[in-house]
Amino acid sequence: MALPMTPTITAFERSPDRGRGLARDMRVRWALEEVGQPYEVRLVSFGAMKEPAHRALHPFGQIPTYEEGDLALFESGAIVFHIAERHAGLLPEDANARARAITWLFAALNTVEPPILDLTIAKFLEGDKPWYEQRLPVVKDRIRDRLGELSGRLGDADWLDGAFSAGDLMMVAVLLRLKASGMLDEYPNLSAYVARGEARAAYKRAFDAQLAVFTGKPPTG
Ligand code: GTB
Repeated sequence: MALPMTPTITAFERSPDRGRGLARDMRVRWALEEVGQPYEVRLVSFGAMKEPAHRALHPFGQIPTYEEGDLALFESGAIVFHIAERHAGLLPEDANARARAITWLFAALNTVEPPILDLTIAKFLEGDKPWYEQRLPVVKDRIRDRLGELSGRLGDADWLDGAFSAGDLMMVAVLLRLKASGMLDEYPNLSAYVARGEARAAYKRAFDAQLAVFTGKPPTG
């Protein structure tokens, strides 16, 4: 069921990832595509993000944001959760299964994403520090701890708890950040899990839409 009012999200005017789909508007786009909710995108520059008008929507001056009528949200996790709550398709009907899917959404953001973010921070902001080379393997091993545990839990299942859910969407979105590092390949069931996420039609539509912002050409699909 589409919302009566078309939501508007914000995304980078010029994403530093050059259209690789790693910025956090991607997970929101993906959720909206999964549930079939049309949306609009307002592109913001780094400068505009820090202006009062944007900060009124996002106190930390970042993307993504989500506006729908008189509701304004920030935080990609809260936005994906809101979309999943308001539409069928991303959370199971059964109350316990729903609670477990929400648990995976939180686990993706609170347990798996932090060590992955540490690696990004180390690479982009700490590369010139004298201790960088020593710290890097420590940071990577913390990620491996989490990947090993996640891999053990996933086993040979397609998704983390039954059918694809908002929990899987968020977990795949978080793991995608590791693709270029090669670390995912150390866990074949996790790279297959991520590939299953990327193969979803809704993921592809979302990816093409964010790529089109970078290339300036309309999505092909
Ligand atoms: N916890 C918030 C959420 O989940 O929504 C974090 C939001 C956030 O970090 N937003 C980033 C942002 O607006 C964009 S996604 N940054 C601008 C700023 O803080 O001034 C983070 C991001 C940026 C770049 C890449 N990349 O180039 O690969 C990937 C992800």
